[in-house]
Amino acid sequence: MVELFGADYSVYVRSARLALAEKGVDYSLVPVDVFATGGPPSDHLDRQPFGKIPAFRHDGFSLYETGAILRYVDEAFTGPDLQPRDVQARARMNQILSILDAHAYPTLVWGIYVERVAKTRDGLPADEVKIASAMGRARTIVSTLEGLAQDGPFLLGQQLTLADCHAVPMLALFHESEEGELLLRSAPRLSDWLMSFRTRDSFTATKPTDQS
Ligand SMILES: N[C@@H](CCC(=O)N[C@@H](CS)C(=O)NCC(=O)O)C(=O)O
Repeated sequence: MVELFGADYSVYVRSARLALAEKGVDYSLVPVDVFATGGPPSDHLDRQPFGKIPAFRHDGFSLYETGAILRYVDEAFTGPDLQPRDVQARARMNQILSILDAHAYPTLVWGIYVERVAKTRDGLPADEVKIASAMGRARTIVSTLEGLAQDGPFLLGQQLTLADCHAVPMLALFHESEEGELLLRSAPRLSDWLMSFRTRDSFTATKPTDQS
């Protein structure tokens, strides 16, 4: 019995869902609204004391932090390996996961996507100063990931890895902004990878309901 606690709009929840889908693991997505008035529900704080999503449970074993969940999903279940056996390729995968957490999420999602796409959709003005200051870091992130990406179809070459599962939700949102669309044009490996991953069943099956 596998349960993932969170909301389908969350990029981190989608990373975990992509790994579960690619691994072929059945799970329930248990809805949690961390942005509820009054803060995250108290039972969720018991599962995730920082009030973030996702949280995860498998046969009574509870876990949070998406990087840990992704590795657990790969190692605890049968299905295709989502981590390279080769030690250098695995290190490269872990490096990409760290870049995504430390740099891509705050910059591409909060600095640009939320300002340009989500706020506009909600009828709110974008913070142009915030976007302009994120753009310099976004250029570094895109050129770095482009430099680390191998010839496809996946980020690390022939094997789909946790790096793909974690990168796709962030890069797909970034690509929805005009800034992201333009910047990704200068990164042919990343663009081809993103376009190709978007055709996978796991991508379609994990689409946020507000994007279907
Ligand atoms: N370090 C956490 C980060 C997860 C995270 O930031 N999730 C976002 C949604 S994509 C969240 O819960 N945001 C709620 C908040 O910041 O209040 C992880 O890896 O699981």
